Amino acid sequence: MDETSRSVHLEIRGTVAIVTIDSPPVNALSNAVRRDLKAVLDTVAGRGDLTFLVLHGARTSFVAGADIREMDLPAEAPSLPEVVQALDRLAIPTLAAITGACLGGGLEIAMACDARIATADARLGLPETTLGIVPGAGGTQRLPRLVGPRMAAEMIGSARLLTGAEARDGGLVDLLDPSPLAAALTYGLGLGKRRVSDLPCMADDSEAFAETVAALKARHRRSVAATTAIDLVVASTKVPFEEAVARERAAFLTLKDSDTARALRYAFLAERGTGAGMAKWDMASLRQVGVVGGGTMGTGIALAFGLAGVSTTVIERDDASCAAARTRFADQLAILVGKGRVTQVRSLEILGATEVSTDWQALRPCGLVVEAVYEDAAVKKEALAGIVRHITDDALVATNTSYLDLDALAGAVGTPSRFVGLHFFAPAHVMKLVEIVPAAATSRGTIEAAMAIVRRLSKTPVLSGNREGFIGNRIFDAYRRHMEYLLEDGADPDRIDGALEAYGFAMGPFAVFDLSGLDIAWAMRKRKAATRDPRERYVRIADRLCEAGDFGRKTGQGWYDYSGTERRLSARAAAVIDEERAARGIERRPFTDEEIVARALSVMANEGAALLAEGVAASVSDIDVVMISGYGFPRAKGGPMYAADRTGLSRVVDEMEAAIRAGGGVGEVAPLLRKLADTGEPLASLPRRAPSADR
Ligand code: 3H9
Repeated sequence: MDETSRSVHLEIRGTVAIVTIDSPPVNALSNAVRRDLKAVLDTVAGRGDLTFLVLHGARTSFVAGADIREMDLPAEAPSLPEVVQALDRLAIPTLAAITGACLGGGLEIAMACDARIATADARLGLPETTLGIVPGAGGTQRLPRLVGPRMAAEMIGSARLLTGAEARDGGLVDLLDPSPLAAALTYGLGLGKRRVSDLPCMADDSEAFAETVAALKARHRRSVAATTAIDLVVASTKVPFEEAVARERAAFLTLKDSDTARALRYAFLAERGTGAGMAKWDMASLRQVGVVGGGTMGTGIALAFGLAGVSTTVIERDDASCAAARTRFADQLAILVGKGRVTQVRSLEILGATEVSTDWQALRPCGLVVEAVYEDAAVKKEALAGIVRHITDDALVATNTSYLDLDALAGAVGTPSRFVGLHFFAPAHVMKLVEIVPAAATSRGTIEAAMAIVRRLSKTPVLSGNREGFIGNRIFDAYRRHMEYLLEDGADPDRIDGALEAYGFAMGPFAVFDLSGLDIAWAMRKRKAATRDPRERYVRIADRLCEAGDFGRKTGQGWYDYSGTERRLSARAAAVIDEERAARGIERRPFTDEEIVARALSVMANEGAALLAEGVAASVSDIDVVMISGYGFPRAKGGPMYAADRTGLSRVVDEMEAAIRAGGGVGEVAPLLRKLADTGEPLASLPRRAPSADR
């Protein structure tokens, strides 16, 4: 018998029920899947002739969890707990056959089965806290019954995923097999009933457990979801199953509608939505990649490819530079091994697949060559011309640049349609963001290939028009200027950083300047000095620190003094700030945290609106993705454009007017922002458009 609904199929083979969840792309638990699965389970429950049930997912995933796209809509019956309950209560033994992603609600379903068989490389876990919620269908109660409360608290609190092999070692999976469905059909015959919900809760009064819980709660103190989830796991050691599950459900429902959870869902979908509407590009043709330039950026890019399983050839100019590049590459890889992010075996494979050479002929088999030499147009043109002399006609050519004009470089590439800018962020093997910048002649196929390649690196590609600063640095530059106005007007760097870090930024702007090196922005300011609007307010404090040789962390002192363990404003910065305030006759005034944050956010949203109007950014959500994944904007706040809609655009416009006054009247409220504020429409109402900016 074969009973087929749209998203869940029931096949009866003899006395075995085979249930297939089939809802592309990742079998998420949408309204339809829950409804169909519940109907199938009810059918199975109503039959007396079945001996066991196997549940598995079609294609590559088991189930990736609740459907994130539907979580903002009104809930429809049956809820996931009802489906899980129906599975849990079946009288016949049940088995989950797991391949690929078994996450969130997917794992909750698998744990409602009596046993689990998985492939060694399956991914299992409860990552709900990354979405600002706790598991909502028994996950916090079943997981500790299988792996023990300590491991469960760590897994759920830290949203740690396990491979199938790790899950077997921890007790979550019963058996590993490369073909779990076939194995389930073989072993299911001998399986008895073993409901996880009936297993006793494991009381744990040990000091080790208390310490784990305290450490986890301290580490995740900024995440209400994580601390709540940890408390729920603790409850599993003390409170009966039904009562604890009811607590979990109540916490889930409250958190699901919180501002944080909404913003995190938005960020999740925004990251996957960059490049919407683009055709898929066949990655099979990319077996080898070349990188010209083995400096920090070049080796970081080569490592990013190595981590993605792509062989790389790095070209350097002489043997000494090759040796330095090899050391740099190996050192960066060793750090990843030290942190447990890469195994020793894998690191040897990556080293084996990475060649560093002075021989440009080695670029011949490469499907893509990325130029990553010094950020200077003449030097880059020379490298690009060298690349095209040595590659095949169908290979792609990319330049890694953070501000150069792509059209000016495109001339060096014989066929500019295959040329594109890739703006990696340092360290390139760690940072998620890559801005993809086409020149005027770049073909759509090249852009689609670049998007696919960056995704293959597990990074987030965002398309940007070819305009100075692209998306991110353009916004960051406006942010820097306005934070310096606040500084000169009275808010010290540690006040500004503290306010923005309390809002959720990974680092405040002055700490970021110190980390990236004050000399970099200084060089840029000098380069732009001739074209700067003379009416623009110019804060000289950073220039004076640079003139004194204080470039930030790399010199031990910048805005802050790094000689101790604590971050302290440097004595020189404090003195220069006072002198500059006095020289300009500024009477220092206090700023509240709210004022500082409102100023920073309005400046970012205003610049973002200008980028949209100019056609540099394709969509509001792309801008948010850039700021979250490249500039430490708090993900839990959704990005500056998302935050502006929450604040209300009229207030953002008022704040921007104040910012412009502070800047000496130079600049404008982006007309697009003002128009939306006047009509009452949100930024989110703007449609996605292909970026079109020319210089
Ligand atoms: C939960 O389960 C709550 C429960 O405890 C309680 C309920 C009561 N929903 O990432 P990719 C889409 S919370 C909807 O590019 P990959 C994604 O948008 C959930 N859509 O591929 C994309 O669509 P498109 C807990 C989803 O191979 C496509 O699938 N679960 C979902 O790099 C491919 O995604 C999680 O947090 C979803 N849940 O990675 C898991 N997941 O092609 C979240 C994916 O149209 N998901 N999509 O752009 C992931 O971690 C990764 O997506 C996954 C695949 C590892 C599955």
